Amino acid sequence: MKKTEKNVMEMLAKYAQDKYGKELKKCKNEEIYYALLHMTKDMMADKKPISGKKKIYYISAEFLIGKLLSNNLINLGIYNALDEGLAAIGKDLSKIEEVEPEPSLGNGGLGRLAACFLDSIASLNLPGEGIGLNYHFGLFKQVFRKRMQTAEKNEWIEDDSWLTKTDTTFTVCFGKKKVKSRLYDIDVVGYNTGVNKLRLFDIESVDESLVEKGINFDKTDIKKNLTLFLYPDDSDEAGNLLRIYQQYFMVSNGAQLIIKEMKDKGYDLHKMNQHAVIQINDTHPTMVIPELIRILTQEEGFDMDEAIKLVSKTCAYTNHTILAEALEKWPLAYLKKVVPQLVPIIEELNARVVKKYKDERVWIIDKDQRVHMAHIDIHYGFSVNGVAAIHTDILKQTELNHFYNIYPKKFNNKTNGITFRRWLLSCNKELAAYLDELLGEGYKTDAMELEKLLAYKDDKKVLDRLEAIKKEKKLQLCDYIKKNEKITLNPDSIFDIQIKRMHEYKRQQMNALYIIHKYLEIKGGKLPKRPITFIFGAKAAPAYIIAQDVIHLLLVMQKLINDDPAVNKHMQLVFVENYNVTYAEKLIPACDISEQISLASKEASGTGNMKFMLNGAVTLGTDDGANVEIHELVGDDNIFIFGKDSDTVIQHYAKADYVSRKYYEKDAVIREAVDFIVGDETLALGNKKSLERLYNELLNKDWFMTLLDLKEYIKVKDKAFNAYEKRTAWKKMALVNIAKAGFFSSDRTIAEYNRDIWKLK
Ligand code: 26V
Repeated sequence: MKKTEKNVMEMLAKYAQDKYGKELKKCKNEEIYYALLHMTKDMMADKKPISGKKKIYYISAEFLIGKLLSNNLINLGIYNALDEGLAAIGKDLSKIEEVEPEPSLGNGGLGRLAACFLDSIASLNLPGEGIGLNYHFGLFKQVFRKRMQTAEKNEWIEDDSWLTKTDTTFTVCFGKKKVKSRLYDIDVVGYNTGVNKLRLFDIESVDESLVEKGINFDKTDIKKNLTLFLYPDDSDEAGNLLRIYQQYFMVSNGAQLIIKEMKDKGYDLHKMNQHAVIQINDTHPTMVIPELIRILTQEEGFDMDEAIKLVSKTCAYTNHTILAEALEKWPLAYLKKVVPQLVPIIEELNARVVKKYKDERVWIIDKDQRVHMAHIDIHYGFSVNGVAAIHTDILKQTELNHFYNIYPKKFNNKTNGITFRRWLLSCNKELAAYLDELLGEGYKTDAMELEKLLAYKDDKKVLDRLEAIKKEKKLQLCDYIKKNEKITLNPDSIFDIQIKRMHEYKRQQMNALYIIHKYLEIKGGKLPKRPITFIFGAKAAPAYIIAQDVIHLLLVMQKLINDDPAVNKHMQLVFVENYNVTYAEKLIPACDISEQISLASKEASGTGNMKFMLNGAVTLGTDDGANVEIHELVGDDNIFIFGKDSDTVIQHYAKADYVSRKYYEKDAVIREAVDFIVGDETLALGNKKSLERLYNELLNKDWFMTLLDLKEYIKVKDKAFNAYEKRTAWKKMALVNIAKAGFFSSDRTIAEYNRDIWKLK
């Protein structure tokens, strides 16, 4: 036994003894998990806090951190020692990790990005904190009933958890209503560095018993429900008001915390921007701008001009979407109800804009008395960034062009990234170990070193080994799916995976139409060269009906295909239940083909695309978001690109000349696939209303232009499946994708944020 191994195992044994009065060997996995949790928390508490003259506060309504044990052990440098030590006494660390409940404190990409960023900020040894909310229930738990999605509450907080209750409390006022907040911290340990914190605010009067059936609850009683749920359904006024309550609660606590830290450290508040920079993650935390101005003017004696200038020099804004429906515009009347104290400040900010600019499109308050949150950020922040090159260009040239003309220097791009600690070292230990052997460990801190792998492009031994690792991950996934979904998959088939939030712009429905097409081909005797397994994972917002219909169609197809012995030899379909970060960690390493098929111009970046590439999958996608940069890096030969480009799509919207029915009428293959949605086979298994609604939507509206790209999608996807048969060439493609993934390390992204925006050191 090596020294560290002996030490950590001795330490763990002591924790187990103290807590359970038993030898480690005699402990159950669950007991070992809690012993490890305590030991890890103590080790992190003993580490040096990362410090410096200036700190980044990353404010976000979502931090989709996922399970923390494995990552914390890796970053502390003790994973391998524990893994081996536990194995020596007959315990399996990966099984122990399963005991941890997943904190699903985010919807998707935006929240997961925030979590990757925290890891990279700490790993680059930069002082930084996440500021957010301690939701008692994370994103709903998805349960399929009658091949439909239903939603249940998703608990994650236990008596023993990563949260540490602090003594910090603040008072937050909603007009005359007051609530007392309490701060909880989660330590964020960097990779072989020190510790930062994720600060999650809560109220003590939350009442979990408020939850009724599913995820329904009384939305009016904010003292009981404020931090109960992540993004509750906002389809009605009470839901919207609750969201404003949550947002203000988050930013008011954040602002108070930042000002308190300034004072505690003896800094001059007038120089706040030299010690703090606030990154506003989408518009959800926008109210931090008027809130800071309110505190500075009303409680700290600043005059309005100085307060506005100072706050503007401290705040920076990231835009994560161009979808109009996702850009927040709160009715002024709602703000008056929830945060009347901010309304005069917002009106003042607007008045200054109105005075300067005649163009109503840049005003904060529009003629319908709605407050455009992004406009506050752009006028009163010093930086505006998009999250991939094409996305930032579209913001500059189209969506935010009128702002770009006013403030060209504020606009900048920061292409997203992912933390390789989680998305390679933790989720694909087999691949990481092999890369260590081949390349040394330098790539773990300088991800660009992965390019060294290119030297092995023609090395049969290396290619075969990469293939063997892929096979091993596929077998592991088959076991996991067997256990969780009760479906047996064929590990020798091609694994084609689309996992992400369910949304029409991401076009899971286009993938469904391909699957119908393939099913019909097989029924007609045209068999694929090798069996194909189509895998989906996605949650749909509870109020998003068409997205629920797409899930339903896919679950109907799953039943139809998997139960048909003539078909299931050649294709299988599994839509995994309750897709989350934990599931992603199993699916991504096992993937052959990564589906990134959004309508060009609509996916701001995507980050799943990067995770797949890093794990040796080949992308089948449109030139959208970060796919464009993946395409540039790997070249035409190592990716499958299809579909109309973003300019063409933007033109279709401008001219309003896309008519889906024309594509349907013109093409028999499209017609056959679309008609199948309401054919006898599907209606026998599915819900008529839901399937007809989806059919009508595709024929009469199809706002995200599914039929525009369907024919080319079928062609290029078939090409990809055929290419898989040229095994050596395919393995080379996988190798090139891994080798070129270094650019997408969130360490690079954070270094750029720091260089251009935060300027910490
Ligand atoms: C929000 C909403 C809210 C209600 C109506 C429909 C809707 C649709 C989309 C959104 C997206 C919110 C912002 C977001 O999550 N953006 C994602 O951010 C990721 C990290 O930058 C990026 O990779 C994804 O492309 C982008 O969609």
